[in-house]
Amino acid sequence: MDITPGALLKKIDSPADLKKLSREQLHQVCTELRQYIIDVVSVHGGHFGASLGVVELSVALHFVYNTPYDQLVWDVGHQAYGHKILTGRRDIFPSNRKYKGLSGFPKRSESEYDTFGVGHSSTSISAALGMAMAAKYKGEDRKSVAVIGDGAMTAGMAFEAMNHAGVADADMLIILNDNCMSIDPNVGALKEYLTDISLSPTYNKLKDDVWKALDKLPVGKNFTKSMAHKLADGLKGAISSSANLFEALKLRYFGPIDGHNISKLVDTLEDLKKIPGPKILHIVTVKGKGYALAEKDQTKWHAPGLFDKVTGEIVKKKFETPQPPKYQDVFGHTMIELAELNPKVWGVTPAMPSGSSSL
Ligand SMILES: Cc1ncc(C[n+]2csc(CCOP(=O)(O)OP(=O)(O)O)c2C)c(N)n1
Repeated sequence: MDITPGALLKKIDSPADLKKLSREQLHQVCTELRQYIIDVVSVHGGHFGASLGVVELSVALHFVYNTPYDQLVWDVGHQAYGHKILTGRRDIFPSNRKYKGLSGFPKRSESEYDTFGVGHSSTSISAALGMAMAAKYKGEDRKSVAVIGDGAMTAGMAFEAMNHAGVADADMLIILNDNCMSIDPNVGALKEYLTDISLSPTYNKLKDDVWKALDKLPVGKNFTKSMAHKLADGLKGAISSSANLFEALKLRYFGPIDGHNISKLVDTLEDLKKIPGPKILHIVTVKGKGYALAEKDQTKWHAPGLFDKVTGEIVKKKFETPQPPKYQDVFGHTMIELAELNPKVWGVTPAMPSGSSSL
């Protein structure tokens, strides 16, 4: 089946074409990109909700940054379909996850825009930090950006990388894509913390007011830049480090902002590009954004298989011969059976109980 991308998307063969568009046209590109992902995934399969949730972010990143010179790292990579489509792979996207087709994840041998091979979760900050440090030591002005979900952010490896980033003085941006979902609903203390800071209007308003006031400080003869920096650091410390986990790790924290507001995203990324050092932007998005059923049942629509995009009915694959059960079904169900027989049996899932058939 031939799937035709929208009129603007049809003309985007690389991020250079995206950069020729006006800010107003970016809204239309987002609509067309989202539709193209729905059209292709419904008939060819693949991950679904995660890429829909970062359509605006994918467009904004390639619009603002000079990719692939600036290096973009997607954590896990199941959310990188928009990135693939915008970086020269639009017409071969229907071959996604098929024999000799595109990989379902960023893959270095596939494109110079795929800076890091993934599938493994929680590696992006570490990889982007390595890239940022290499750029620093080589005297290159390239930027590096890691996009990590709130699920992937809960892993030890992400924290190891932040522990290093906070003192490395490397120019990198971490974008925390917070949709309150891992593959199943996200759990744990960090998830509760992110909800708290997202919902704390007093803290966020105070922080925004202070940053705005600092920008307006009259730097001149009697009030030098270094004095301004000292004052900024003092105020920043007073409002943040006790209240904000990331600031306590010496990452400058921005947000949370609406990750579906393309204009706000572009403005914010333009601003952050000018701020050196390690920093984190917290964006709030909806997994499955733009496809109502996927917004409603986010676990089911993480990777739903083929479906009728109008009715949302899942198309069951037809096989000529009976198929063996899936490995994860045999393993998960056996674990549950054993646990029912013996209370000493406990299972640990890779943060995805439904995907491990253990619910
Ligand atoms: C090391 C490792 N553990 C577990 C997984 C299973 N896994 C795949 S994606 C994911 C997290 C997804 O949540 P999030 O990072 O919030 O991204 P979203 O799907 O919401 O975009 C996990 C735990 C994995 N890919 N790698």
